[in-house]
Amino acid sequence: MKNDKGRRHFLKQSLHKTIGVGAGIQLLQSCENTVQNNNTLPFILSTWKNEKANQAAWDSLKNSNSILDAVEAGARIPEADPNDQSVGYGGRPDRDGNVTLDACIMDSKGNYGAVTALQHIMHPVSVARKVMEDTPHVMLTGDGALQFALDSGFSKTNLLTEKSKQEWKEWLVTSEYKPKINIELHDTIGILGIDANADLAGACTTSGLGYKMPGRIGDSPVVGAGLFVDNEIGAATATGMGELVLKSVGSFLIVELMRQGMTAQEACEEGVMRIVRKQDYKELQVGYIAISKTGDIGAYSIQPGFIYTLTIDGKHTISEVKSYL
Ligand code: SD4
Repeated sequence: MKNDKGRRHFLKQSLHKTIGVGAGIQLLQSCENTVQNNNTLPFILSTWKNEKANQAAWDSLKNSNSILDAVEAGARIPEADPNDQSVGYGGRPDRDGNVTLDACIMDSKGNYGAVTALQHIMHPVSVARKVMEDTPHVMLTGDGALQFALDSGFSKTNLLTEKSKQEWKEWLVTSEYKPKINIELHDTIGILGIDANADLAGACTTSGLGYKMPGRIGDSPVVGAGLFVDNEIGAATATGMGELVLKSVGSFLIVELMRQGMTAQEACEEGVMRIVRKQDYKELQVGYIAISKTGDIGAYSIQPGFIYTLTIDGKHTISEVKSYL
């Protein structure tokens, strides 16, 4: 396989940084194992430490559901988790105290759906899928997205948990806006899947940057920025400072670089370098993960501390990613 050398190099690099935590998480034993595992389809790859999400995606796939169903099922896990303060229920609010959610989903046929600034709905990824499947549009925002969700049978929920509310009140004292790097190892989830036929799908869901300006939209729901899937080539997704990803159309860029012959790893590295060469990146984090049609994986970030979760055969491996700094 053309990409073999690059993949081995990457996996060697990532191997010594592999961290295993908790029961049921597989620790990588050897580089050769990793390379073989990497070729085994299907698999699920998500940003951050997301073994529960990956497990839900894996279970969905094993129940004969599509890879699209699988990534949606995975994304719904952090959306419903009040302890994940970057996604869905329990997410950090904007500076006015409103939790506003961004999400998107993309299938192997190139279909895409998204919601932005959606309030009061726990599962924006599922609303995004309905936008994709049940409307002539690809993106609904704010009140229109909420109306559509309610019309589609979703119910209203108060998404602001006591914990996030208290932290927001503390933030109000100074009201100083400063994005934090690698918040508690569970952040925006971007989840990519490849099934046994090498068909691809992806989803991305977030409450966006904590204490953002009302109306701010990040990269996560924007096609080509927070997520891109091209079933001929591969898929990529992003986490971190959305403005930097938007300005470089990061996920689309990575997939197009793979089309031009880069491995998934090389493409993720170049995606980060496009930011580093042009933007003031020193205090900011962006992390990318990508998979190719051939089952190659890549990941790279600006700052250390970014991790991903890879699930093969129902076993989860959490690896720290190589970074520019
Ligand atoms: C955003 N990219 O709204 C998201 C935030 C994020 O990890 O990914 N945090 O800019």
